[in-house]
Amino acid sequence: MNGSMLSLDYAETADREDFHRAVLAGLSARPRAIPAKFLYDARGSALFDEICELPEYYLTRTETAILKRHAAEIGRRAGAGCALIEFGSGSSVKSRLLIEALPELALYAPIDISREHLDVTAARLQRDYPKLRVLPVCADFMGPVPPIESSGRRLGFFPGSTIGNLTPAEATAFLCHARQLLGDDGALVLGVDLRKAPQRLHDAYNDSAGVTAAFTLNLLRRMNRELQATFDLGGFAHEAFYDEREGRIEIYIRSLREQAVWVAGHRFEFAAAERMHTEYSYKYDAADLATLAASGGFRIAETWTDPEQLFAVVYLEGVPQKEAARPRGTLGRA
Ligand code: AVI
Repeated sequence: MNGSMLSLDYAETADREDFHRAVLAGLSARPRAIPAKFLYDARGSALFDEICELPEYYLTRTETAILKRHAAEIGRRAGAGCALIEFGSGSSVKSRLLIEALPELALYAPIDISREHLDVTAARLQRDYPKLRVLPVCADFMGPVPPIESSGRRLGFFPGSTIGNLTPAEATAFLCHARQLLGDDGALVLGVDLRKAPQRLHDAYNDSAGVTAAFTLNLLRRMNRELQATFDLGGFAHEAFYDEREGRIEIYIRSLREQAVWVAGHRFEFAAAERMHTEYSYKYDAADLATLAASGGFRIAETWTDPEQLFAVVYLEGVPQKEAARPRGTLGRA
């Protein structure tokens, strides 16, 4: 880490306690479920980076191609001297495209829950862009984020269709929170996976190399390591399928036999074929997107897609509060 780089931390201790609490609550609930954010420990983050390179996982390369094609336009829309705030930055590969396209960028603040990942990426970025002010923020972007000091307009960046891992209510809550953080004149560049042929989606979450399965099952390893759990990794399997009616991929860890497991001193019984939910990955169409944007106080200023219409990058602008509050159909000045 660059000695002069400041960082803001809201997650380091909270994360472990949070994990403990969430796992015990999730294993006691019916149906069983563990929040997807806990998939991203150091190994989980590295496995996710591997997923992004898989031939079946079209999302990353498609979004990157869209961003490459339209980065200059994003830079023009955002204007000079803005601050770029990335939600859930991961390895920040895509943010480089914006960093290079945004004129006189005042600040880059990546927000990520994984301390290790954040430090490595922030240090690399600082090395590659020595004049840029980089402010890594270790926090869960769905919760309170420490105050970020910056001048100029704020441009949020939420790539990768991570919004798809949120339920519709959570996605709305995220957008409202982002709208507040970005301010009245703020904008948000959002990457969203689109609805498409079910087989294509199925393959993207059931890759032939088994990396997605390793990513899902890593949650068991994490519980074994951090919560003194006794999961037998061979006794559980990854399960992912597309629910067309709901427009979402659903991911579970399935018990392959009847078995009992200890977690942090508590005993949990699993029936044969019992499932533990780990992730949703919602897929959107144009109508869903417009509704979603409006629910968070934004409007869609621009949508860019690839030629196959697999993925969309949308440029959202905050709707002025007065306008958002004005009853529908009211004309004239507020
Ligand atoms: C991070 N997120 C957008 C990925 C997705 O496609 O929903 C997570 C993922 N899970 C399994 N494969 C990818």
